[in-house]
Amino acid sequence: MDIEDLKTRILAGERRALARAITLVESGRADHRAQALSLLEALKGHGREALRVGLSGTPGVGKSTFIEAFGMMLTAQGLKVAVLAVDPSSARSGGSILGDKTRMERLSRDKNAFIRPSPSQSQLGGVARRTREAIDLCEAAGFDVVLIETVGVGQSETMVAEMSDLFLLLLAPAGGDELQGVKRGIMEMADILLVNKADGALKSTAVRTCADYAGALRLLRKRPQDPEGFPKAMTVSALEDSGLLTAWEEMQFLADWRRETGQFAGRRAEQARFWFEAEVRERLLARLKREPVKGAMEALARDVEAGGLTPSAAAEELLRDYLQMG
Ligand SMILES: Nc1nc2c(ncn2[C@@H]2O[C@H](COP(=O)(O)OP(=O)(O)OP(=O)(O)O)[C@@H](O)[C@H]2O)c(=O)[nH]1
Ligand SMILES: [Mg+2]
Repeated sequence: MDIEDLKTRILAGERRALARAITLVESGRADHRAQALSLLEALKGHGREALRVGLSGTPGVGKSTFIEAFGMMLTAQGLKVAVLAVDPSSARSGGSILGDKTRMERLSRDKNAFIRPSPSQSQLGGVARRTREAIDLCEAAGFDVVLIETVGVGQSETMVAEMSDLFLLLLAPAGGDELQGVKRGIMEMADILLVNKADGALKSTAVRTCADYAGALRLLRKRPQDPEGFPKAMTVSALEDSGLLTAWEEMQFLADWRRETGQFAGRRAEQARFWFEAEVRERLLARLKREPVKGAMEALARDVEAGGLTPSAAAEELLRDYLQMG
């Protein structure tokens, strides 16, 4: 593959080149990995700074509907929008890819939009790396907004929050008891809570739910990355296209404030450090699970069990002889 040519075409905003580059970063082959790294290195510092918006919400809350409506609104303003999905379950079902193709039909035909479904990779670590690198590629290709969608299950939310400038949590209208269902940790990550489906018969419930969440947000500890009034809760209807413009205005206000105060750049710097450390940890752990380290570790473990070696001496031997450490 001609990396120099791919670079030129990505910088020119060619969508097919972008798609090919994302396929390259997703590949598990060692030669592809080397090419992907040199491409990312070559693109570094080029392109623009997109606004990276993370979006999470439980299945059925309306993420796909929201992204389609929100994305269409942005492209109508002349903005280029990329949508990446982090779906830890896609390895199992593959269902969400199919669903999103039909649900984001209009957006996927828009020439200012680029939609990339989650790859079927089961390892969350692999998904994280691929998504981070895909974000960089989208920035190089000149996208203004990169939406990173994840379904609200466990770790994937934290992961998406760690690669976003703004994090949105999409919620359903619900009775008072169900508010408890949103984990405190997830509330604390969110910059804006969007109570969706504020239309028709659900509207009044949505307004009440929104007030409840606003109350809950006021109880959270004040964060340095927030201006007065944030994080905030709002109602939207993705189906009826209402509240989306207001939500976008709030996002821009928040992003501008963070840019002016240095919070924006500071957060990106912290995230870069976070992912560097995470990748080192993960790759070290991966080596433990591969031969010859795996077998040596098992043999040493049996020695330790039998009382032949102390745990410390065995660890020392493994690190020195098999990992060239210490
Ligand atoms: N009334 C109403 N229904 C909505 C709204 N947004 C989405 N829906 C409906 O909710 C259902 C689920 O919407 P999706 O957009 O597929 O939800 P999702 O969060 O992407 O779901 P998964 O991909 O399964 O995680 C669909 O039947 C939508 O038509 C809304 O604003 N109002
Ligand atoms: Mg969906």
